[in-house]
Amino acid sequence: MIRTFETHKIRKMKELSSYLWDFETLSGEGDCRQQVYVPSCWENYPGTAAYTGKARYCRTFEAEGNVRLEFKGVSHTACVYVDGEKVASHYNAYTIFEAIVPNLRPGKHTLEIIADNSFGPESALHVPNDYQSYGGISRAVIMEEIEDVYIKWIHFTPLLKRNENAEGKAWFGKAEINLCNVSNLDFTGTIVVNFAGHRLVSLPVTLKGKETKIITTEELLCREAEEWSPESPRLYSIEAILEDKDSISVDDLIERVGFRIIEVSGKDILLNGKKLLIKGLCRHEDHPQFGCALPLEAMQYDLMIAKDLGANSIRTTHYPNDELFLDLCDEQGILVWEENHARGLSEELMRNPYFDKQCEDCIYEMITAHYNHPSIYIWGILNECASHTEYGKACYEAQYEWIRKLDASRPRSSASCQFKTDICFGYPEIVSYNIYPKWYHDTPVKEYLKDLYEWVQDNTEGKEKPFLITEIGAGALYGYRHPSHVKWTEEYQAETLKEQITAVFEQDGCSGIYIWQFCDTRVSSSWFGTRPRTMNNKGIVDEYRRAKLSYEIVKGMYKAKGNYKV
Ligand code: ADA
Repeated sequence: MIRTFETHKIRKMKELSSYLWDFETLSGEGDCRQQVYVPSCWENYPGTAAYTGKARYCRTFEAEGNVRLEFKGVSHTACVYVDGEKVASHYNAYTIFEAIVPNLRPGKHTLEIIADNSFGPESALHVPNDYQSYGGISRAVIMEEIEDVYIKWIHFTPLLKRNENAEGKAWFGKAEINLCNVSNLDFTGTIVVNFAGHRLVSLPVTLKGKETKIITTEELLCREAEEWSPESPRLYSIEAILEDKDSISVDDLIERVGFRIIEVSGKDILLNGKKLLIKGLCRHEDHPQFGCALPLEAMQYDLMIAKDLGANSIRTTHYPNDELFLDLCDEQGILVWEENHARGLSEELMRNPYFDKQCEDCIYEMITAHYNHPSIYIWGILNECASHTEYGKACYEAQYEWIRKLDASRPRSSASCQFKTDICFGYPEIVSYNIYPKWYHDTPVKEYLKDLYEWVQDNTEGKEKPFLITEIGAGALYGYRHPSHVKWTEEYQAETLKEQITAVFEQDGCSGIYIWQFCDTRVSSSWFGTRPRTMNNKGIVDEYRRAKLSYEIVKGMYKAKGNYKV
């Protein structure tokens, strides 16, 4: 499955994933050749569990004319060839990229993808880290046959206008539609925008050869629209149809949108005017059987656990997630903090000459692909990077500005670990901290949090802004219980999370919490060999989603709270 809803009625589309591909390793001693299912990670194939390097995936497809290939995720660097000709390359496992192959002859063609999960000087974001950089075609691959001009994306911004009618408010929407002309010929036609099955607007369009153009509509009244919320996650289809000069439909794109407004007011985050209380979980895309290529049913199972725990938000630590997961969050009313790809990069690592461009590309690709998801209420950047140095501050400033240019409708933040030294709180709308009292330091939680919060209020530009705890937790080895309740026991984790959650919920000015972490996850063996099992063991469930003692503690505390501050 590509999305949980139909994205085209006119454009011809075929999924090339959800099928067998030829696979072979290209580095190291003995090669490994086998047929594998895609999407997948080679760490899950027999013989390549610890393989790092390049590998080749290959399959054939039937097509003719202009072909558009879309790759939802290749981990972590990809080179793509069609019939032996290079047609695309891409860095970063977690964002979508495309290849346009014009004027293919009719018949069978060969698609090869060389994926590389090795670390090196040209990889500033995929580095040895406290999560695994898997290898493989980890998300879906689509093949489409397009005409000369196609609709690349639609961005729909919901707008709430008050005193517009008897109810005192009405929903409007503004659509931006990106059109691309892949031919050298000029194009004249019309773009038609339908909402909830009826025509909203039609606009004339002209494109020169090879031109890309964004068409922006007026603010359009969406009469039937009702708000999207965690309690009532209503979704609507927005459809763009491109007609040529003879009014023949030549392309289309269907997106799904939700009507909700996110605002910051004083120290509160408002969803449709109500003060949010975030009861969140930090979640890696990680599974012992699938690596980072979780199938839809595994994603849904994780969401079922999150909802059973009483969570109302997922933080996509530390990279953009598969849009299928975001579709599920849209449909089930789970709020999402989505962030660009970065974890714990020092100033030295931020000075990598590839860092700025790789971050900028990741932010652009993340927001371009995920703009319409109503579940995403905030964009995050640079988890625990060097926000305490002048060099780091310049990077934070540039990336916050880049987000603002791409999406002015959502607040921004960054999870900091720079205790009383962070100098970047002037840029984001929301201040966020990762803290581990009672784990990395045996400090009473309530006092530690109060001290930090008051330092932010008294000494930084983060005062009077909403404040979130974006990580807090403790480790526990599944099945390890001991009457001493020492660290790594399930008892210790349960007691510590109880104290941590209590302190966060009681902290004035705090808008909520993200527990680190949802489940135990694999880490780079070269990064933190001291992590038991080479895993991050702070999950509330283990990697097989088996509940630890803390599960019922978290559930009781999260379920006792609603989605909003009282
Ligand atoms: C940091 C980091 C997480 C994880 C956590 C931990 O807060 O953001 O990715 O590494 O520490 O488990 O120590």
